[in-house]
Formats: sequence, structure tokens, C-alpha cells
Amino acid sequence: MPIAAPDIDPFYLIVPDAAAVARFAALGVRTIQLRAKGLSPSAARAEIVAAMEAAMPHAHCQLIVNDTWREALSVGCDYIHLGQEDLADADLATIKSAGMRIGISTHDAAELAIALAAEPDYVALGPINPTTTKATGRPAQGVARLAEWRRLIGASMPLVAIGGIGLGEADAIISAGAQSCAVVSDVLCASDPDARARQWLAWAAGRRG
Ligand code: TZP
Ligand code: MG
Repeated sequence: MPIAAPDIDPFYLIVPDAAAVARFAALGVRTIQLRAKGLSPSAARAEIVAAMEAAMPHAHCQLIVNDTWREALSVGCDYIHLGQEDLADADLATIKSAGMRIGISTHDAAELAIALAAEPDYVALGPINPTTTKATGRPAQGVARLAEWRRLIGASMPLVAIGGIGLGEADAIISAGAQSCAVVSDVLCASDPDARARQWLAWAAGRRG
């Protein structure tokens, strides 16, 4: 992993496997979440190691592993993303003493309070728009909810918007108070995912401080 791990980039791409981490890290994507579902613990460990090896040569690339914190911890990954159900099951003391950073999903004010109590490195709010990528069971929050979250969490906590986000809405999402747009289908379901990722990267370059 990079020694000086960068902050969450305005463009945060979520991918299903290590091959996609390699593909998009090579394009210059700086924040990539490995969201590999349905793997056994040993297969998850292997996928995480492959993703770490793919990200490592790219100095600006921060890999974040979804869900499987035990496997991520066991192979030395330094950033995880947890949903509320994962958080309930997570050994935060062990995770933090290992120096891992944590992003936490939220859908409502009660979940936000739980997330903030864990002192995360970022909070994610979603789904901002309807999405078919994940059955969240939650209504779309809308962009205005980001401004509310920003007021609740203060200026310094990074806020990641997720769910049904397209590039055309990205400026409005940042203006509302998010630091980053997390995206699956806008890139992975595009007719040319590499070209779409490059468009997002050009946008993010204009948004970086
Ligand atoms: N968590 C909340 S919504 C979502 C996840 C993983 C899916 C986001 O995917 P898309 O395709 O960008 O709507
Ligand atoms: Mg999860």
C-alpha cells in the first residue's frame, strides 16, 4: 500500500474484483473499493491480496475493502468499508489498533449516530438516487440530504455520496456538501467503461484541492 495514503478522492469507484482494481488503478483512479460478494474467507483473502498487488504500484491509489474486515486485516490491507450490519459485528478496537481506516455506510440519522460513535475516517450516505445495483431497502435520500448530513457531521468529516450517481450530477453533489461520489454502474455499465472513468477523472482533477 502507499505509505502516505491519500484522502478519499472526489471520484470513488466501486468494483467487484481484483481484475477491475488493476484495470482502473492503471487508468489513474485514486479511490477504489473492492466489493467482492459471496466469496469464502480464503477466496476473499486471495482477492484482497490480488487487489492490493494491483493497487500498490500506483502511488495515488487507495484501495478500500468492503465488508470482509477480518480477511482485510489478516493480509495487511489498511482501509475498510463497513455497512451497519458489518459494524455491529466488527471488533473496532482490533481494527483501529492495527492502524486500519474505516468508512461507514449510513441511511438515516440513527445510523449516522452509530457511525460517528465509531470515529470513522469517512461517512457514506445513500442511496442518493434510486439504484438497481444494490437492494438497499431504503428510499432515495436525494441531494438535499447531503447538506443536512454535512451540517450534522461538521466540516472536517469526509462525506461520500453513493447510489445512482451519474457524472452530470457530480457537481451538485459536491456543492451540497459531499467530498466524494461513489459510483458503480455509471462507469461499469457504460458502453466504454475506460472512457467513462477518464471523464470522471477529468472532473475529479478539477475538484481536487
Ligand atoms: N451502497 C449503497 S447504494 C450502492 C451501494 C453499494 C450501489 C451503488 O451503485 P450505483 O450503480 O452507482 O447506483
Ligand atoms: Mg456490507
